[in-house]
Amino acid sequence: MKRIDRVTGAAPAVPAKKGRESAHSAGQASHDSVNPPALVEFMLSGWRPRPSRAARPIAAARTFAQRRARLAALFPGEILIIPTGHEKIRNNDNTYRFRPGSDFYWLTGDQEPDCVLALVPDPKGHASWLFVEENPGRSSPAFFTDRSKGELWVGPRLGVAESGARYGADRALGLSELPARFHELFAAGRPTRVVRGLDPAVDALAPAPREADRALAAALSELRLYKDAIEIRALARAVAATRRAYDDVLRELPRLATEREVEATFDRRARIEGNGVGYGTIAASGAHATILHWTRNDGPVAKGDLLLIDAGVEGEELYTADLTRTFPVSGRFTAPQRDVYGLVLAAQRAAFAQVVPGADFLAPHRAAMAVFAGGLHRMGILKEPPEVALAEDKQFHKRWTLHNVSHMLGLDVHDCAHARAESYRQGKLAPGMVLTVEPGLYFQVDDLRVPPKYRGIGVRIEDDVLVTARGHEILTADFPREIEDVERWVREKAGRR
Ligand SMILES: [Mn+2]
Repeated sequence: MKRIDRVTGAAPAVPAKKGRESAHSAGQASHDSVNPPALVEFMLSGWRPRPSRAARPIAAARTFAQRRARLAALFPGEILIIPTGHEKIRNNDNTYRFRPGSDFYWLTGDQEPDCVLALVPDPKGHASWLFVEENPGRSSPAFFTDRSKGELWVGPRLGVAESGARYGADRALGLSELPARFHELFAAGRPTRVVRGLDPAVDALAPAPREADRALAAALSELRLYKDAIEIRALARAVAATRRAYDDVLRELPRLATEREVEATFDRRARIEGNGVGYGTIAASGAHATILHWTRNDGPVAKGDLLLIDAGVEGEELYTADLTRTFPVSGRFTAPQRDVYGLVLAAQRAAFAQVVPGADFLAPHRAAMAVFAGGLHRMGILKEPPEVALAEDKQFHKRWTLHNVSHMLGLDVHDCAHARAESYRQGKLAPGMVLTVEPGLYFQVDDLRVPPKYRGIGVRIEDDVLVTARGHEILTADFPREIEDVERWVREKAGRR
């Protein structure tokens, strides 16, 4: 059944859609009025004919095609299905802003919701079938009756033919054809793998979930471990926008009284220059900085505080920066703040030194932990000598640092999350990988094992690092990091000396 037939202007105002769309859209809502046939007739006529637009392929169409070919080559003779997912409901017919599934986007460059990519075996290997929402133009009443898809409600979609040309699909099809095409495909009994959890209708239509699905997700994550030139440029753009967002915050800091204002100032730049933030901005002042993922951001920013900001702009190409700096709001660290900051900085330097091809992914983490254990012992916080504290059966230093210092970064802030342990966490660093290096120390206000002067201090320093053939390149090298440089950055942006 074609979905446009389901949305007739004269239909009673009841939920008009079933099946794959019911979860994410109701074309009409109870506060929509019923359209009399005469109005439908009236609405369908009197529009200037549209010139057929020539759809040009996206700039990197070849790269996306190569990515599809590389994935397909790992699964000869198998059907691979990668949906992008739908807009998520916020309440009733309100949705969150759509962001495509990262795997789908990585394979196509297409940012429209609801699409499904199928890589279908053919004599040459695999053909790319791209299912997209039809754009019937003004030949169907949907253009003015469908509040979730109609172009007078949400703007036009590319449509089938244009999507096919733009994203280089071998075959472009309307979503209404998907159930029938899938039944045909699956009837032949070919092995099929699906990226699950994004599109309930696809999950239901495809053969039962199998362990094989997990291998597809892992393969995608593992291909995405290695960034190509296009991705590195996209990351660099996200980093540059993130730098401007931090500058905005510091420029306005003398007038920002609350964490909420810090968040809003950062996020404004993220939305102006990019798609938005790559993850919920952490704006943590004072003791809130000791809470790793403080995103409530409902506290005050006081003069003597350290302000920890962990935030990144996600660019138009959907790659995100992930950066943390910890600032003295006054422009000068106090002596205890400086002690802690200095130790985190030393741990980060030791970690950077381990970011070389062939090193363990965990080598930077281990180096940072060794520095922490030594430093915490010298500060009188860790009673045990470092070699004792670091032992597998102790790990006492963790009380004040908790997290690992690195994760992969790319389209997702915690990128490549489905990669197998042996190729990521237990694997080796290799050129093209981009990871964070983000040691942190967190002394809770009520931690009796910590001298009072350090209680309530939280410091994290996070940078984004590309593994190169010879070592590494810090993509965020432009961000001040050393104690004096950070102090100067705060004072200069605030117009102080
Ligand atoms: Mn991070």
